Amino acid sequence: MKVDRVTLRHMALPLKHAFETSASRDTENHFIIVEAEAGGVVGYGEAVADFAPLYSEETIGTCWHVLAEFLIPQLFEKEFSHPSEVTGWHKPIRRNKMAKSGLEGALWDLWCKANGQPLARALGGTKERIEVGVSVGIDDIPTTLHNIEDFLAEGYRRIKVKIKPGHDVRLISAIRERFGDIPLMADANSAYTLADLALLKQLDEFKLLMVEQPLAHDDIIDHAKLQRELQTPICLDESIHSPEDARKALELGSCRIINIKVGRVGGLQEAKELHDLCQAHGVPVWCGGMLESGIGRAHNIAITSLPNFLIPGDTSPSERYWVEDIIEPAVTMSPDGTIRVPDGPGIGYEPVLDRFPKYTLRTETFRR
Ligand code: OSB
Ligand code: MG
Repeated sequence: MKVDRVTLRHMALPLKHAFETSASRDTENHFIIVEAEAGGVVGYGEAVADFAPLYSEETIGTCWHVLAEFLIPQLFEKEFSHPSEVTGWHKPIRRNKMAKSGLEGALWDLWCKANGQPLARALGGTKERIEVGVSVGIDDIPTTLHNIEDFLAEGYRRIKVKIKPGHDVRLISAIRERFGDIPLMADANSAYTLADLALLKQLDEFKLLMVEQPLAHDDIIDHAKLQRELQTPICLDESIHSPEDARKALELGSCRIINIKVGRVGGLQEAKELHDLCQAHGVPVWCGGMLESGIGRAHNIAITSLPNFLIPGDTSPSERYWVEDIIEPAVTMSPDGTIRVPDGPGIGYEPVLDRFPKYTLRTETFRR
């Protein structure tokens, strides 16, 4: 395939409810939609960087720069017979994983549509439905308990709460007291250090499924020290950018579970390789989220259909985030807490182009 045209759109969708972590607070979500066309067929991807470099160093601005100046010009010199080849082109360009992933995702969708294949199947997915969890942002304890009650009633199969110093043991204890033995985990987004060891050890009492990224965003050494001291499994998010990172973390014993975000690891091909590596080591994975629009969400659903995604992920339905999503149909969850993997070609959802303009802040089209 030869891509003739790429259009980038910087979009911002207002969130129904503000989302707060130990690192940031968002009332709208920014992302770049990548549209790639070849021979009249169009595919879509999403670069999941935030507006500010608070989760990772990538931003809307860095993604736009790297796509416009490097990744798209490179694409216009290439042809591919399968989207798994794209990772190889991207290798010489260092990091910038979310920019790469946005483009690579669009090429997978494009290729799948041209070949009449559902993305999930093209990736080797085996599930017909995926299990859904929810990531609950930071709020006061009574509000958080109230929200969890609603989420459990809606059918979510796993609750994740965000923690930070001063908002941890009391919160978890209150949740256990109120809701008993529900599948519960906590995500610290790097808010602690080894100096907090005694406090982190107190979490063991609550039998969490895992604690996600307690220590620095770029660390695997201290996490290994911490994991030796904790009964609770550590799950890494921010620290893992590639299958190689995962291999090293597993060798060191830095975690027992890995959160795979397609954007953080550079695309679907690397996400699949990371999945396969973890499967070979008997390490379960789950799919993380970046508050994606329906387009990125559809990619997440497809990758989650692979068999070693053994734990409910953060891919909640559209209505958890948006008054109006930019795809049709919206992503919906059944009362049993699952989402059906679509079986139409490509990502299996249609972008609603006439909703795009009101959420678009900047557009640029590139041609071969
Ligand atoms: O750490 O997993 C995270 C959202 C933005 C940035 C980082 C994270 C998150 C979430 C929300 O936890 C996941 C989602 O619902 O998309
Ligand atoms: Mg996380």
